[in-house]
This record gives sequence, structure tokens and C-alpha cells, in this order.
Amino acid sequence: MAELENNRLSFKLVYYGPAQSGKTTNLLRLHDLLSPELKGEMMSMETQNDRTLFFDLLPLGFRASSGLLIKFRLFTVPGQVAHDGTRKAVLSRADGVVFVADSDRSQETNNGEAFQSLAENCSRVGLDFERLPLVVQFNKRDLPGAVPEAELRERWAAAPWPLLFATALIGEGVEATFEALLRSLYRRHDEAFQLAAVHGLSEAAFIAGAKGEA
Ligand SMILES: Nc1nc2c(ncn2[C@@H]2O[C@H](COP(=O)(O)OP(=O)(O)OP(=O)(O)O)[C@@H](O)[C@H]2O)c(=O)[nH]1
Ligand SMILES: [Mg+2]
Repeated sequence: MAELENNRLSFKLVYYGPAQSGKTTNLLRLHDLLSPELKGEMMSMETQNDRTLFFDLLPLGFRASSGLLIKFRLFTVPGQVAHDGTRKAVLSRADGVVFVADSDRSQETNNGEAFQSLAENCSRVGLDFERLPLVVQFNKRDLPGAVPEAELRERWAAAPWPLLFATALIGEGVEATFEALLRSLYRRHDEAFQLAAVHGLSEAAFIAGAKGEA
């Protein structure tokens, strides 16, 4: 959970989803596309044939004009079913989540099970799923078997979360997804941390700072 300490605020953001939906690819592209003041190297902790066994981590950050240092640690979980314990550990104390679904019609069951596991793991690690800043990304829009956007929008119409459509492989939709999460994150925390009132940080400035467009 984010805490303001010594004029520093740090947010943990987690890319969650079924195996091989493109979580690691999202982080790799963000690392290429974004240029905030602070950008660390992307770390991949243990992979096997390109599959995440533990997690990936991308550290980003910027300083608000008030001097407040805002840091983001972006994690991916391993999607393979066997690694549920690791997923739980990575999810613990998350401030926001991007759920990366695979748009291919053959992956609908996997998406559904992974989403269910997100809700369950949130409650296991003490996160309030109802209040968690969450955005849903349908990745791999380039696949010929991708479920059409209109169908997905209809199916998710009752859900409160922003829906994003991406082809992470070529970087499309990756920044827009991150931006949607930043927006939810800001709205959730502005009041508690007095981002606008004390730190003069508007929603637009928060997003621009995190992306490196300030
Ligand atoms: N066609 C297509 N392939 C993609 C896209 N995004 C990722 N991939 C490919 O899908 C495979 C899995 O991508 P990863 O980013 O490793 O997926 P992951 O979700 O991190 O997988 P795990 O770590 O096993 O959970 C790789 O071969 C990627 O190149 C996309 O938008 N379109
Ligand atoms: Mg991965």
C-alpha cells in the first residue's frame, strides 16, 4: 500500500493475467516508450523459455514541483497456473492492477479463470477488490482469432473498469493502458495524499510526470 514518507510516495502496480497474455511484453514496451525523470532498468527475475517464473520489475518515477518524489514499481506476475503462490506474493500490497487478457477466442476460459483468481487472491492478501484501481486490457488485437471489440464491450458493459485494447507486441495501446491505470490511481489517492491541494499536482500533471511528458 502506498505510504507518504520523507516526502516520497511509492505505488506498487501489478500486471496480472493468464499465461502468455503479454504482461512481460507490456513492461518491455513501456520501458522503451516512456521517459520519466527516473527510469530504472527492467529486471526479469527468473525466466524459462520466455515465461516468467517469478516476476518482472520496472521502476519509474518523477518529482512533483512541490518536491514530492513519486515512484512507481511495475510488476508482472507469472501467468502459468502452477505459480499461484508467487502471484499472491507479487499481488500483496498492490495499489493498482492491469489485468492483461488474451483476445484470442481460444483463451476465453483462461481469461475467466485468471480474472476469478485475481478477485480471490486480492481477498487472500487483504486487498479490497471493489476499491482497487483496476483496468482491463485485451491484448493481441492483431490475432485473426481475436474476439471483436464490440462483442467484448457488450460483455463487459456492466463492469466498472476501463477497457483497453492493445497489441503490445508493437507497443500499441500499452501507454494508453498505463495512463488509464494512473488516472484511476490518482482519483483513488488524490484526497488522502493531498496531491492537488498540497503538492499542486493535477491529474494531468500526475499522468504526464509518470510518462515523462511533463
Ligand atoms: N500476436 C501477438 N503476440 C503477442 C502480443 N503481445 C505479446 N505477444 C507474444 O505472446 C507471448 C507471450 O508474451 P509475454 O509477454 O511473455 O507473456 P506473459 O503474460 O508475460 O507470459 P507469462 O510470463 O508466462 O505469464 C510472446 O511470444 C509475445 O511475443 C501481441 O500483442 N500480439
Ligand atoms: Mg511474463
